[in-house]
Amino acid sequence: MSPISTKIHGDILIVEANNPPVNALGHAVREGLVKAIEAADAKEAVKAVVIIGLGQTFFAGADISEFGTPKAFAQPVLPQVVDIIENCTKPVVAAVHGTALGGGLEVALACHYRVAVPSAKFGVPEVKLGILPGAGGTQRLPRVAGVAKALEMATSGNPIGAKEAHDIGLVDRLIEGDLEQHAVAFAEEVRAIRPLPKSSERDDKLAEARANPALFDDFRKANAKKFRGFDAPEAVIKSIEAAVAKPYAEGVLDERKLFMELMSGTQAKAQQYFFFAERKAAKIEGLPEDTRPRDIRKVGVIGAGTMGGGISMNFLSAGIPVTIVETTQEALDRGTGIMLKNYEATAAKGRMTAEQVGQAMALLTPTLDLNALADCDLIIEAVFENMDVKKEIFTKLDAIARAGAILASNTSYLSIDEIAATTKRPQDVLGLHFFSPANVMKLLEVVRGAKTAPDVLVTAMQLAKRIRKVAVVAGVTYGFIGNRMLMPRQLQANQLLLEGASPEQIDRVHVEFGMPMGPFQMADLAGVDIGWHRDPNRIENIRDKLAALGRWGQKKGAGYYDYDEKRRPTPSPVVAEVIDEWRKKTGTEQREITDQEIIERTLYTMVNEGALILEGGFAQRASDIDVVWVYGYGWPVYRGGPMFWADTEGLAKIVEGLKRQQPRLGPDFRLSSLLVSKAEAGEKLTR
Ligand code: 3H9
Repeated sequence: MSPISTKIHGDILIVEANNPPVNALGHAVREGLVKAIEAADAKEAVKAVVIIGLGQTFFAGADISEFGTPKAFAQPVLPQVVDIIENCTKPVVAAVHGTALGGGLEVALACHYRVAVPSAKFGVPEVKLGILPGAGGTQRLPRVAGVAKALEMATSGNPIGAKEAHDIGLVDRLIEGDLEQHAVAFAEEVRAIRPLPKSSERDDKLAEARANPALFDDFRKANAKKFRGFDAPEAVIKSIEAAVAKPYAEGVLDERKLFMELMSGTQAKAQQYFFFAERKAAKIEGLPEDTRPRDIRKVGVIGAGTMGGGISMNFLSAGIPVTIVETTQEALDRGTGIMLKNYEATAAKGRMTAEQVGQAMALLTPTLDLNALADCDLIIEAVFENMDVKKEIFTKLDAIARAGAILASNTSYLSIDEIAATTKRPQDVLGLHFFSPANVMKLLEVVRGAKTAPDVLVTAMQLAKRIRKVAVVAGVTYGFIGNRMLMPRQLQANQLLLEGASPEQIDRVHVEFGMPMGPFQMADLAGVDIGWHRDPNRIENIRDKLAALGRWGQKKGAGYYDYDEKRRPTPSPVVAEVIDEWRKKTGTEQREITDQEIIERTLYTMVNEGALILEGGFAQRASDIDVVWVYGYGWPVYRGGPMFWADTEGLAKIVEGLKRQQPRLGPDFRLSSLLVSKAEAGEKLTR
């Protein structure tokens, strides 16, 4: 059965799309739309057309799962569909609810009119998939919404609400009440108006940009940092430039060419892979189908430090009350004070109202009494990394928490099984590893203990969605997925310093690769003193020495780099001396280190660690590892993640590089047999 059906209401033809879950514009939908429009053209009795989506939404875009398959190119392709709609001889009205995204917005733009419910959203998120709106979107959107708005929407991929869409003329009428009924009434109103308003023929909103050709370069400059490394934003800008500089018929040809170039590139493949990876991560293999989540109405957080405060804010922002516990009034006041400050900073940026700040903070109950957690449905421990302290807390919690409450630790390394064993309810215990700053970072590692109950896991995954996190399930292994993979990278980076590389070289290689910062910049930001034993007489490595010298990173104006008052780094002669001293002490011979060696020793070893994690069953799938690295550590999404990147490089090349470097990788290095066997079989980690 076709996902497109039609019905007639008076002399208005209603075209309904029914392709759950999001009415993606797959081949059958495109074919159905063309047939419906052709029928409307042919039937004398039809005076106007309304296109509407059934279910959750209007069209959420092209069908991404068709990309890379022959179906994506099966006629009619979307550029043909939108032209057929715009050239219909009867007025066509798009009736939008849910989201009109990508190809969905392109269909709406090809319609002669657009009406929408106030909750509808409009966007062109193609850039997030490494491509651009390829069905006339870069040509019609600037003509309808204006060039500046089109640039912003198409390079960010972020949607706008119906009210804004109405204000800028993208939506002709906002509809309160029944969408179909009002859309039909609207169609009745406009049925006789000629000539039909066609987006592609409009010129008025291009005039301003035509008078100011510097607009595009200014936009490039203003966003250079944001777009660094990505191919798609520049192609979007070029395509919109063509809309301004050329007639529509030529502009669409430029758009098509740029679209095809992007589509055949590695970045598009990586970003489209990542779209599905992110959604797959939410799925837990092997749980009983009828597993139901537990109800979470109230959350307890132990520790009001940086992590505890950030964690609490997630729940408060989602309207979930939090009881936060500290050991001293001073620490409690400091912690809640920082939370309020963070909220106020968000409000100052216009992302929250003062009223919302008040509402969030009103849901917070600060206390010094652990017993106040007795009525919480979920309790998260966020104190410092010390197993004995954690065990003591969990023993107490076991006595205080109500039956059925979920007990979680925010540990970044320690064994959840060992923590769970101190309670009489290990089935209710799991790890919830948030990343700092916890109110900002999207990643949540959900650590599954040997005895964690299925409904506890399902609750955690559902809760993650409620607080807008992307959750990935990890097994119990030191450092879980993310931090475990960070260890070989750090080890090799430190060793490379001794062998002749500088912090600047290593960081540069990582930044050029696309990481937000390199390992030493990260150490300076987080604090060189983190994890330090604080004994100035015990110097076991370069980091100990820097910590002993008080070079604790950015906060002290000195770490692996020197910092000026604006926190701009410069290479430090002191650090160079410390490195040199350490070289001599360890008898390490200095040599020229190539950038490629840095990649092989710091990134290939991470890939190997990821493969070991998979081999050990500590991650469900390779793509989960990629989700951890993109959302937890800023791995460039245009490279998909470390596992996808390894597949792109070729596993044989990775294994060959690791084998070559093996003599330098230290005594603990172990080559993953999974990696080797996949390389030998010509297979991929991500399949
Ligand atoms: C495009 O349009 C190109 C054109 O310019 C040019 C062409 C020539 N296709 O996210 P959810 C699946 S590019 C296929 O969990 P939500 C998704 O995988 C496209 N499948 O729901 C998931 O499947 P499963 C531009 C899709 O309510 C299920 O639907 N458009 C597509 O949190 C539910 O998704 C976009 O980039 C799709 N287009 O959010 C929009 N979209 O259940 C991408 C979703 O098996 N989509 N699925 O895991 C979204 O942003 C969100 O899905 C949306 C709903 C906001 C719509």
